[in-house]
Amino acid sequence: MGLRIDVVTIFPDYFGSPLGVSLIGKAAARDDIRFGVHDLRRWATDVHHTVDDVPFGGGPGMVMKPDVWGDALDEITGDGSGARLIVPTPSGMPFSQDMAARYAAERWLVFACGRYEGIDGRVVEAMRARMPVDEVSIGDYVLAGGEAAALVMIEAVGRLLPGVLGNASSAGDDSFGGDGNPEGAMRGLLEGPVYTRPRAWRDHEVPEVLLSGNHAAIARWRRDMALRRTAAHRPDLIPALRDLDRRDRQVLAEAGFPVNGEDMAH
Ligand code: JAH
Repeated sequence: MGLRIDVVTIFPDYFGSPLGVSLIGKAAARDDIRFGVHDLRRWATDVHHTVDDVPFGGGPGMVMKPDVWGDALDEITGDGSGARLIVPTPSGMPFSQDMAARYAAERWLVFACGRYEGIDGRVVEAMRARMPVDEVSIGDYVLAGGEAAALVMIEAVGRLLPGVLGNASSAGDDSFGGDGNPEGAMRGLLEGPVYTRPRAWRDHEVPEVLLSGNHAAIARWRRDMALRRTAAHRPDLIPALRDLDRRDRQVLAEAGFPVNGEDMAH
């Protein structure tokens, strides 16, 4: 039952606390997710448990040995059937909310966390013959290894599993509002600010409209704020927005993004 996640790493201790706390830990306690964390060095064959070697062709750093990785993934996945192998790497395809939703619908994910300059390229090549393999990047920066990226993806996937959230509906409408809520009014937009009590704090008041009880006005205000924040923080998302109304276009124009006629639905 639920999603099986295996992680292969030379730092298995890195995963202890993150996978044990919060919603991921609760999901694991309820068998919504099951984890296996494996020390790659278990499959090293020499006395020093070596997992890396010098790069063919020269250059800086070390490369992870294919034989060690091959034996580890063979033993963990068996014939590979049913598993999807995910390799965090800065040269992978960008991770997204859509991918998190697709991974949440899988039965078995195996994360191969590299270190040094990465894993010998033949490992991905060989594994692709037996199972789907995704090389995935969580952003344009270089980490010291794939572990932190794997944790990011596990958390994004974990919160989408049925029964993981206390309030199962709150996954639907937050920032990166595409997720699980494809018909939502905020699709493609970043979420604006949120507020709670007290009404006044350090001379800052909660926006009046949120106290009005006028639900249409509140929804319109939230959309205005989402449009402004998207224009300011993610201007690259603006051209993909669809079905903009007159007010949307006015808000975007005020934010410095006049939207051209083809995108005008009204
Ligand atoms: C660094 C193996 N997209 C973030 C990301 C993911 C993985 C790595 N770096 C950045 C990485 C060294 C070795 C993976």
